[in-house]
Amino acid sequence: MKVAVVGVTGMVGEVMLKVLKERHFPVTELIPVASEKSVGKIISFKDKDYQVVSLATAVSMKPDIALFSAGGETSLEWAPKFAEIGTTVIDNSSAWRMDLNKKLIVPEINAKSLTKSDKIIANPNCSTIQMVMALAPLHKKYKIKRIVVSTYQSISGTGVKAIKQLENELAGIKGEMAYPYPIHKNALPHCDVFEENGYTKEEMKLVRETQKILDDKSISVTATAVRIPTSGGHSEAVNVAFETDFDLTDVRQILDNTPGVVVQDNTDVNMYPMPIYAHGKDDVFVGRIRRDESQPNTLNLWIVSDNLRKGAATNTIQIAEYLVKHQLV
Ligand code: 2RA
Repeated sequence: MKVAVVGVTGMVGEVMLKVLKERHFPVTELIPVASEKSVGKIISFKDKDYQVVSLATAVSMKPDIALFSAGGETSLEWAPKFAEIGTTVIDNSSAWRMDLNKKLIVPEINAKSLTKSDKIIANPNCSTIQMVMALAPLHKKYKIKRIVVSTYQSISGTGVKAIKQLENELAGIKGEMAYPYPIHKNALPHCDVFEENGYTKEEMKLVRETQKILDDKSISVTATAVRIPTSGGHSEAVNVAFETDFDLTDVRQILDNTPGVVVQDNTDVNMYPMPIYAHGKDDVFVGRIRRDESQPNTLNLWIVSDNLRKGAATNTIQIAEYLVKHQLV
């Protein structure tokens, strides 16, 4: 497979290279792609050196698959150009996620909907992926009515500038700010920009993408997304009301039997998921599983996952694996 990684010098791009190698994805030729300022840089992949090329050069090289993590503008302009020459694009930006003609895929949930004609496939937002990974099997059994989610998101989701701001704050250095406020010893209820309705884009992604992935617009979702100075992954407190009652043992068994989900839940020994331990892993970790005693048919969960892996790079590559396995590329 000739594979282009667009945004190869970014945080997600770097994790994509790592995961492609770890999972022995059948890359016969890598095409590392970045902005003009990085063209010519050398990228090592599986003990071979490759030169970073521009987007136009990458299109001319006709990759089989292009894994994008280069922002929405780049994706809107260039994904169609790759698709036109037959490349299958899997894009991490929000550009195509809500497009009615594009599929929004978490392989364990809805990869079966993919066909050869899907040339631009959207990878969901990290905080959506980890939530639907745990909720999809429960929705199938108990039908979700409403979700209330609060997220506690690693600053790695904001990008390098925020990580640098936190490092500077920890070192007592005044530097460039990714946020108008300190990150260290703080919690910022501000992930991405605010929309007209007072919610942030991050919060509305949790609403809109969840309904699309679970293919059920009747599911009500409300979200509060908070940025905290952790590394390793995003955490989410999820309160989910079902149409019917559930059995807690059954809920645990369903989650235990869901590929890609690991239940870590034993308060007798203080066992629960934490981002510092989820870092570098591809699973979605679920704990603090308990009935919401304030209203019927409602469950509380704590969900943690590495936002750069299952939340971005690994999910993207799992989509590519599905395409290769089912000869859709
Ligand atoms: C964030 N999910 O964490 C977004 C984009 N990575 O900021």
